[in-house]
Amino acid sequence: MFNTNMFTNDTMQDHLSSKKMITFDYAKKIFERPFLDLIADSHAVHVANHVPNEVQASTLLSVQTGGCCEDCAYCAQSIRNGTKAPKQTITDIDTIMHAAQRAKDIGSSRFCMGTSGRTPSCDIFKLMCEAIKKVKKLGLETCVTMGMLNEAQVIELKACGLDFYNHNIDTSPEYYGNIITTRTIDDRVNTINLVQKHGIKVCTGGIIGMGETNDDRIKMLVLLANLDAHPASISINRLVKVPGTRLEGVPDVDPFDFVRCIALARILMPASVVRISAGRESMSDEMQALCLFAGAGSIFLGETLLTAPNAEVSRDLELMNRLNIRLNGIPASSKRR
Ligand code: DTB
Repeated sequence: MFNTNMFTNDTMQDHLSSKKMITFDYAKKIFERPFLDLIADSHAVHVANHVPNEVQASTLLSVQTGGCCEDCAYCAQSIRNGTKAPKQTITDIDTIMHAAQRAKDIGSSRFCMGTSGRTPSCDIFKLMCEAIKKVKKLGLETCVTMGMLNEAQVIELKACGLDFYNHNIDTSPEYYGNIITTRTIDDRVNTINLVQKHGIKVCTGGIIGMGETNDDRIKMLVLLANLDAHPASISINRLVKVPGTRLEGVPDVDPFDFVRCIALARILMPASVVRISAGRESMSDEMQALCLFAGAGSIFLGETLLTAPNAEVSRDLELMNRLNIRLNGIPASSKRR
């Protein structure tokens, strides 16, 4: 039997200060607790470490889409998958700034820009640096995801004022090779370490529902909890089954197992902000409310993610309103649409 105090911040700080590693067995015991006890405790950890009834909203823009040589089994943008995502690149700063202004207007506090590919090209890197500086001047936080980076690139992004770098580990180390063969999970962790070393906050996480087991999901969260520092932002995606990929027909995740993942992330990394990312469009309002109760504190706001549709902005604002949840500190009802 676990007791709530065991998951409070103080205990977790002890873990951190003594650099005690979270073990798989410890995490699995938490994950497998009776569902209601688990979410009651994860909620307690959430309200002890975050402003209750408050959700952070970010908006995504795909600056470079498609044409990617990596072989990630889930992805619409890999040329190796039989998908229909168009290959297109935004090359002008005005289009990016227009999208950033729109993100601000709908109530987002962070603008996230993504580029497809293993690493950024010189052209795209230059454009993203300019975009980071300009988007910050609009008063928004910035996040970019551009694949693997070298140290010089990380230093340049830091100098531009980048707030967050997104780099997902996707799944457990054991399952990784079933999903991606063109890079290793260690490559991912190396870039994450580099980003953290230079004082850029990390946004990282993975995808639930790619045919992995609950043990894989637990192992992925344990890896994140054992990074040099807990990621500031944890992205938990539910697989969007993209037609043409080999994960198109994979069985659905048990919704309660998905909520358990949110709860475990919340308990293992109490100060991190957990985002319900892709896959929210097909979740019921009740499922989303359960995720928020279990400790999610962030969503993507806006009609599209990178290539996949997201929940409608009007639906999100209405949901937050019905739940009396403030988006970025502002009551949802007062936002412009
Ligand atoms: C993350 O974990 N989710 C975002 C972000 N990181 C970059 C991306 C979601 C993309 C969903 C699939 C698509 O739009 O193609």
